[in-house]
Amino acid sequence: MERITLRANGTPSYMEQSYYDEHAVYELLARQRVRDDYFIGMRLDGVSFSSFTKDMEKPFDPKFQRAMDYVCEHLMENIPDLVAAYVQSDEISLVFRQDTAWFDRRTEKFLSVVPSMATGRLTQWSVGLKRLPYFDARMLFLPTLSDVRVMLDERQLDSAKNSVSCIMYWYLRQVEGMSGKSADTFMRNIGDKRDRELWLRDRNIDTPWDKRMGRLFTRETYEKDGFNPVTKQSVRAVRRRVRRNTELPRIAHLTDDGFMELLGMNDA
Ligand SMILES: Nc1nc2c(ncn2[C@@H]2O[C@H](COP(=O)(O)OP(=O)(O)OP(=O)(O)O)[C@@H](O)[C@H]2O)c(=O)[nH]1
Ligand SMILES: [Mg+2]
Repeated sequence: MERITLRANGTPSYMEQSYYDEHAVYELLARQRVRDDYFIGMRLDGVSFSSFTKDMEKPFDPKFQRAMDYVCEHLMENIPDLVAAYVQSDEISLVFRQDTAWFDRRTEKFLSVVPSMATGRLTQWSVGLKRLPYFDARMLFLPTLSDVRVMLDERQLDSAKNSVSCIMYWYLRQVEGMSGKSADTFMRNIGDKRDRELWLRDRNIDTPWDKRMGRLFTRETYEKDGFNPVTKQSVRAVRRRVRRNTELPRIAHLTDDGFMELLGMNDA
């Protein structure tokens, strides 16, 4: 390393603008952009949310789930190029417009700004709770709309599997009075999702549809009555608003058209 000496005016010898400019090469990710023809997908996941949700209602806490919905609404309202936000458990999957120019498609921006927005919104909700929430984030570079569908379908499958396990686990703990360890052992013996579903059905335990399938936020158009002050005439204006869908079909079972319609892409 170059020896640093002090100049006559007391500043270090390297302190020239050119030195700082050259140093920018170390900001390695700053210039990384997503290809122009790819869809951008993201997944945010609550970091250590088993701890964050420790004192909440189990297996599902309606207030926490609503809070995750607020996060989705906040993202949809503040990121114009967001097509859809899919939420289940402590995670949110995001789909951006294929042609988005948000932050010039820079990965570093997406990976820092989006989880900050989500964390900020959930923190606002969490005032008074013992722990602070944080989200991590990953990006998916998706060549086609089919890849977008696979991304969401895979998370929906995960939701179905986890919700069944969660309901069974907390039934064993809360109703049958098992310890965590005994419940774990019991569940290992009924390891298959289908078998667990049958086990629950035998006991008339319901697995609510929205807990299995998750919730999806998209945009929809609607007409609004307005008044034009110049012509003094009433007008009908077409507007867009965020839509919360809690009765999702299995994404894997949709046609391509049905999938685009679900995402509100047909009238975008
Ligand atoms: N009580 C309660 N907990 C929930 C609810 N939804 C999600 N969780 C918790 O969130 C966790 C999500 O799982 P993970 O993301 O795998 O676990 P994590 O602790 O966040 O771990 P990392 O994501 O790896 O940091 C679940 O295990 C639950 O503990 C809810 O409605 N009620
Ligand atoms: Mg998590």
